[in-house]
Amino acid sequence: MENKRIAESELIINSRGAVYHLDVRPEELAHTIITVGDPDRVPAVTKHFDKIEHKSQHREFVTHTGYIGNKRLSVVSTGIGTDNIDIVLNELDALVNIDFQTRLVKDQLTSLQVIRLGTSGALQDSIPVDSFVVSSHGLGLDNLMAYYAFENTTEEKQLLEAFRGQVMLQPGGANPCLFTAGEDLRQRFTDGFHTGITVTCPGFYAPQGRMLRGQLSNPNLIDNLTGFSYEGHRITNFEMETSAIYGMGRVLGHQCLSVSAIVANRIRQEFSKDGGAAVEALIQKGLGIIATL
Ligand code: R1P
Ligand code: URA
Repeated sequence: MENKRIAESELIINSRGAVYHLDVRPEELAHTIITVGDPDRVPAVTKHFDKIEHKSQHREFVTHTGYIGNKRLSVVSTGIGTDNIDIVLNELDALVNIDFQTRLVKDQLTSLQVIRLGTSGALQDSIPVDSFVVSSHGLGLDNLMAYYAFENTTEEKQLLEAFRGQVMLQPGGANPCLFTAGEDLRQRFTDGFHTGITVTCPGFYAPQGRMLRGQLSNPNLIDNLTGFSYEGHRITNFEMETSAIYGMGRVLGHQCLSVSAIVANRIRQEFSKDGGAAVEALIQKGLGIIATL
């Protein structure tokens, strides 16, 4: 593809020389990045750092960059949902792979490590609240990835075909997409983690089978997802970002992993007595691994 200068309307750089939504400059970003949904979770992660060299905030996007020992890390909050992941992953990629002076894609591309430390609801009785899940795959029921061209692997195509055959989605609903975790990262997160397919939803209530008032268009969603099985793969949990992180990682060439603290169990109908403690435990366990990547 021709390396054309990217116009001011497409890659927006502010007066500080920083990318539009994140308000981060290229030199302010590490190449190993932890994403969290909640902006308040950024300082909850970086309080464990030995040194913080950069802090910025614009809208819901808080960024801290610093060190644990010699390992340079950035922590970025994404807010909620796959629409925000579209913004965050494109801007993180631009910060390393586009020259902000010439507005040209660099000759040498950088592959980032992106690790989500989030919260989630379990879809299996055997995955209790306060436990941790690593997403082997992200299965999107939103429509973000329909806007991008990408290739699925043979295994991903088989899993998607099995999903379409077993899980009845509401008429006019999403065209599901599925992407695999970064294998090198996943292999580092094994001891003390459940592993399975994570379903990413375009909402917290009806899109995750929750109804406070009103009626669900698809009352069988949870049962269908819990019962899904294909060659040893099962669906472990629901949340709102993973498939988009994995999908954008595929499109842009980054290594991605999503790890969740289970705060709700939808089968047992339980919620964590102390979700904050579960997230803190995930942060400590996650940082122990991430600092050695
Ligand atoms: C919903 O409460 C939010 O929590 C989960 C979902 O993915 C969604 O963003 O993750 P975070 O706790 O990381 O935000
Ligand atoms: N986040 C979600 O998206 N769903 C849950 O049930 C819990 C956390």
